[in-house]
Amino acid sequence: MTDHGWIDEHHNGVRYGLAGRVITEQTSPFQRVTIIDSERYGKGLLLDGCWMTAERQERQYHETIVHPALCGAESIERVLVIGGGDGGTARECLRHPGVQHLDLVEIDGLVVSLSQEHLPGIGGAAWSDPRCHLTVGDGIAWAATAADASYDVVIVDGSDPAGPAEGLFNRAFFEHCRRLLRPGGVFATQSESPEAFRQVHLDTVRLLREVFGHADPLYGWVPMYPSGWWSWTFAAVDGPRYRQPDPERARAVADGCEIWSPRWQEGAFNAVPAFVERALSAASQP
Ligand code: SPD
Repeated sequence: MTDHGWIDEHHNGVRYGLAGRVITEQTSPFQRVTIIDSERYGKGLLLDGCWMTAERQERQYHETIVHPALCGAESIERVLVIGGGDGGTARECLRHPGVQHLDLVEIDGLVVSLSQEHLPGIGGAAWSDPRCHLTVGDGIAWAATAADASYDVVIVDGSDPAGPAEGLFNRAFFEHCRRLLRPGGVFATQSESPEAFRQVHLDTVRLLREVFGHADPLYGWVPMYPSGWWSWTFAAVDGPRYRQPDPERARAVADGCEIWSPRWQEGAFNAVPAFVERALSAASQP
């Protein structure tokens, strides 16, 4: 990567790039952390050369991973966010006045410090909100040791399943996340691209259905990610409650959203590509 010109993520023989310059690139014990400035989307973050977020393209991702869960859970007093060190997911959660305590557990302190320094608008008010409790530590260990039924919502905002995020996609981790949920709770995770990460996407949805009983992918776009076509999957034990937003909670946040609304969410849950529907229904046959 040069310090000015095209900044690209390479994936399966395709480059996904922005014109811009590298502001800083540092290596933590976990990964290479790069902050860039781009003409099109402003300042942004890459981890190990993969796009994570950018100032003028983050709302699609953060509104989408948060509001179906926060509007669908029975209660939202206690929220756990694993990953999400740029602060965007915490920021959207904390727009819900019903959230009283949010644990943000990010493994890489360098992601937090560089995001706070260069991308302060992404975490926004979350960084100074007294309800937000940041721990720099391993989210997988946190999930394994936290008490049963200690959260209303668990959100996994990790990167792709390689390096530090690899353990965020397996059965043992998902079983702990289910154990952490109170009755009426909702789990959410980014579940990769149905095009660029087809097998990971299908395996993730299938596994979540097995572990929780109910899980549904929702489809949207993050233009700088591989293929631009992305998914988030929501899961719950007592039924697909994440599909029915509580009207009062939705009203409290919808006017401040750029992408998310109850209507958009309904369409996005229904935008299941035919090949995914076939693959998932084949998986559920005895
Ligand atoms: N391929 C990129 C997957 C990244 C998911 N996490 C993004 C972090 C935004 N808070």
